[in-house]
Amino acid sequence: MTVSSDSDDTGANDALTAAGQARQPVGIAVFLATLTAFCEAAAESLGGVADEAALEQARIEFLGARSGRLKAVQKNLSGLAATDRPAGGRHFNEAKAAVTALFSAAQERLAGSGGEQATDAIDVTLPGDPVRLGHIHPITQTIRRVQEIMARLGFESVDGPEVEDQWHNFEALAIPSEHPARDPLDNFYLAVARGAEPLLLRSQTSTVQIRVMENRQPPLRIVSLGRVYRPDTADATHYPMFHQVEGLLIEQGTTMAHLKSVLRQLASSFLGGDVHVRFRPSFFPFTEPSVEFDMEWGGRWIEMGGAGMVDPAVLTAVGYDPEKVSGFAFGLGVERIAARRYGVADIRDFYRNDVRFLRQF
Ligand code: FA5
Repeated sequence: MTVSSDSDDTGANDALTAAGQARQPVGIAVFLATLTAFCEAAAESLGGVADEAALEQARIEFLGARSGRLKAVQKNLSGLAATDRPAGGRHFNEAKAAVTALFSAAQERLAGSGGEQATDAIDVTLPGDPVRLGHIHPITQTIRRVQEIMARLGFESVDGPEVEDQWHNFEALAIPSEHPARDPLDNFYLAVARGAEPLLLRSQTSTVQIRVMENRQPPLRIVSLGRVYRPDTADATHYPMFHQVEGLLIEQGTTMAHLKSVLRQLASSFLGGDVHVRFRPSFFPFTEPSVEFDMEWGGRWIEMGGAGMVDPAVLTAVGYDPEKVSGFAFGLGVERIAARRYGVADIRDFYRNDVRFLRQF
């Protein structure tokens, strides 16, 4: 940007001769005071401009050829007494040169900061900024690995909704309304309802067993991995939002031996090496008999999840004939098996979003 529009300004002495007779007389003191005020205002304004638009605004205000303040001061020259005009003209030219210099300095200052960026942007010889590549979160990696292993065993991956109704989260799983598992303190009920019944964030992926069986006929082999929610206090092994793997197999002649075999293959493939599985008697309303299963790996037993033969009441609820079909189901915590595999002592680390931790996987 330049002040080209002002570069052909009429010189002070020219202005005197051109407009002298038409003007009211102005005292030299008043003229010089006006000139000083003009210079101070211009210095303040040009010193503070932060961008090209503000600089142009200041140029028009102070140096503009048509109605800039310099032009207005110049017009006063012609009102000076003839004896004062040479001095007035000299001061005027000095002021004009000073403000023009201030303008050039501001122009250079702005061009300097923008210029560097422009150079950076087009210097193709400079090495580029390295792009930090992210990767898949360890929990998602675990989910995909489990899906892969189960697919090899013939289990199809299916999904279910995270906002559930009472039927799929409880009733169809033989958890009646008086059951403590339905306590509002143990679930995230939502402040919305379908009909009269409150909905909730599902507390287990066993809901997906029901949704699949309601819509399909045996034989079935499905696995579902997804988020579940419980108002558990977060600690090294608990989190209020976590993931479960749900497995369901409905086929004629299924036994607990098949269940143990599938769990052992899953554990061996996921953890690597020889993994032992043991069952401990337990209770779940939707399996009979029910077990907790532990896995032994690296000399330690760890509790992995719950399992059992699908309860006849559940088969009836979804419209199957329990005399004709049977099957097993199991559920385990994804964070727990991921922690085991990767040697993570505290499952909260998976959700702290600390890239120094996540980068390791
Ligand atoms: C169940 O949720 C049953 N639905 C499992 C099941 C499926 C049984 C099919 C029978 C047939 P349980 O509440 O024990 O069971 O939870 C299963 C696993 O989820 C636990 O063993 C544990 O690994 C994990 N888990 C439970 N609560 C949390 C939590 N707050 N944070 C992280 N993992 C958890």
